[in-house]
Amino acid sequence: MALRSPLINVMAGAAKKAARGLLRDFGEVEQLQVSLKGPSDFVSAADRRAEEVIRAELTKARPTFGFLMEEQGVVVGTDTSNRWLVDPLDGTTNFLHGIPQFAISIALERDSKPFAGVIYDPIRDEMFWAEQGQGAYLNEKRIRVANRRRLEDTVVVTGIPHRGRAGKEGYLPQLAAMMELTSGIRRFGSAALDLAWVAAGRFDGYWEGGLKPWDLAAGVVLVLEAGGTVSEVNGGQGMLHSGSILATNPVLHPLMCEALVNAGSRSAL
Ligand code: 2AM
Ligand code: CA
Repeated sequence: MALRSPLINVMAGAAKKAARGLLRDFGEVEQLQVSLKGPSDFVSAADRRAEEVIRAELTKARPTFGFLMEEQGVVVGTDTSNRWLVDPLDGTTNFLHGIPQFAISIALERDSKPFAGVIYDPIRDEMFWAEQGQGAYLNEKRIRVANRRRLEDTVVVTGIPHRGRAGKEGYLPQLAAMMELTSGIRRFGSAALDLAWVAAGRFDGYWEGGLKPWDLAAGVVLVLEAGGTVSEVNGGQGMLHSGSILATNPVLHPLMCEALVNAGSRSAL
């Protein structure tokens, strides 16, 4: 049985509390889908409400920590070495369309490095969590990255740049390369869950560009603690700054990295 630290309990508790509201709101979205006005204002409000719940819970438990949040931005704490990175609703486009693939992502950054993370999928009641040096877990079970060693055996996941997103130019050659090399490519629309599913061995690898620190921080801890390797698509370690990410197991990492870089990713991501 996995023993959660007080820190993970605080993070998981905040995620679960916000998830109750999101689940209620997701039910509403399914109704609003057919209304003329559409659900987008409603979803923005749901997003903000979830963030407020998370902020309140985390502040109650650790009053000195600062925040970087998707909706409310930066809150400077008196403790300068600990900061929460919060994405209250990752997979917003899915949520808006009534597609049940979204998550709450909360990371703790310590001395500017991701230290602990929880990613909660309220639809499946799956809590992914990890803390530096303690391993990665799904609910009560230890998880590990998949151990496939040949690209031809892999199923990988990605995010496809769309209207309003940068990085479209260099993406198609990357996609073409992966189409040639892998057994299959998926696009699920939640960066946080994509990373959590790599950590759990469901996907063999994941790459995407144009992301934000709150999309990535918790998932980075999860994949590393599950025995994976994480970098930017070009192999660098500035994932949270550049928003470029490649996560897979240590054997596949150099293979995927080389294939993506050769496809022309260096200029685009
Ligand atoms: P979001 O749902 O919180 O916006 C989809 O490819 C992934 O990219 C999601 O995790 C999505 O997070 C994230 N993302 C980051 N910036 C985005 C943007 N400007 N537009 C759409 N998705 C974005
Ligand atoms: Ca997000």
